[in-house]
Amino acid sequence: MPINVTRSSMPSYEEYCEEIKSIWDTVHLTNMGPIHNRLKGQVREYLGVQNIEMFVNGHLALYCAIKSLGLCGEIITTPFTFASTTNAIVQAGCTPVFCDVKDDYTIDESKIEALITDKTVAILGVHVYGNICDVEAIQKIADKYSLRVIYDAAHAFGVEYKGRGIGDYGDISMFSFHATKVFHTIEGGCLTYRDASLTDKIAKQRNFGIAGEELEVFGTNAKMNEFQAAMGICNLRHIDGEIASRRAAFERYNARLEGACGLKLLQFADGLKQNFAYYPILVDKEKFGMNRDGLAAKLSESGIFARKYFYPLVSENREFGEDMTATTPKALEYSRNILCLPMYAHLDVADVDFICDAILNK
Ligand code: T4K
Repeated sequence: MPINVTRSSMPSYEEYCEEIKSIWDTVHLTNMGPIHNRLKGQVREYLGVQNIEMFVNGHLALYCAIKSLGLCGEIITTPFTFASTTNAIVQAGCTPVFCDVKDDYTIDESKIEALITDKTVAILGVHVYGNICDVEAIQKIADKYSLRVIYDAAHAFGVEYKGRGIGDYGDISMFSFHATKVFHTIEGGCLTYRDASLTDKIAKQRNFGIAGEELEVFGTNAKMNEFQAAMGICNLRHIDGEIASRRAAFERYNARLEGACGLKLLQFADGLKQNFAYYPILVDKEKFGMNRDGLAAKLSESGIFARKYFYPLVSENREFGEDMTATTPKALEYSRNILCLPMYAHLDVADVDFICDAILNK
């Protein structure tokens, strides 16, 4: 069996069937049905957030976040992320302005102020690999310049900072519930936010811009359906066990790879309750004796399929028509040298040992 970068967690067949049974009675398949509403309440409680709306996927949730804040202008963001972050900014009619990242791969808050212009409307940070941005420093900058703060928290389900759900920071946060995530609804996502007056705006963006009998904005269709929600209800039941299993794999990796010459492991912020979403290693070609691409190819010979998240940088998207990587040298370096090792709940210690042996005996 190949060992992929991740493997979706599944409830038992019987558990899922039990959860979807009621759909044959209600015939309510989508458009904010009863299972959707039940999941919404449960996820809100789990994430420790004040307000939440569910979405068909994380990407459209992020797009709707930008639209519902009425943003039009430049958004300072990171190039070290999945394509979705930048695409959502562009699709929402805004312009991404790329800021470099720090050694923990999150946006470098010390470089944000220099990028602010009279067109800047928001800062969009990404909690990369479940490691969080400096939410306090970013909020200070946003307050000083009257900017909105959005977080792409696609990787950060269940992460807490200083005892507070990470979705409770900034104006709006987006969590992805894609099949590859710590918690999933097959495809899915949510927005969390503090200002309850955003609820109507978010709901309108999600449902074609319809408000009662009025068409108020050019909204999209981003509603979560009942089958997705039922998967979420099942998976949420097992989430603590899932994260504990991930933790065991994560700690085994640390024990085997810490101090390995030429490999840098992920450093987390202090005060963080982690979710163990990803296990990235940064490969120093000179010290390790092999570059990242060579290591990925070598591992694949043993059936281990690590992934280059995030390569290429989103700022390398050809549709920009110009090379924008020179202003973000750290992000460029990381995208060329980082490799995410397999990480999922069913990865046992023997699997981790097999992977680490393959790395260390390359
Ligand atoms: N922002 C950030 C920072 C993100 O990372 C993402 C998504 C988003 C926004 C957007 O959220 P969503 O709209 O997706 O909710 C994957 C995921 O498709 C994507 O959700 C994720 N980030 C990104 C980092 O990774 P691929 O192209 O690498 O996925 P794929 O199909 O190669 O799958 C990787 C491995 O996962 C497979 O080798 C096996 C396993 N897998 C995959 C699927 C699809 C399963 O076990 N079951 C499955 O159903 O993009």
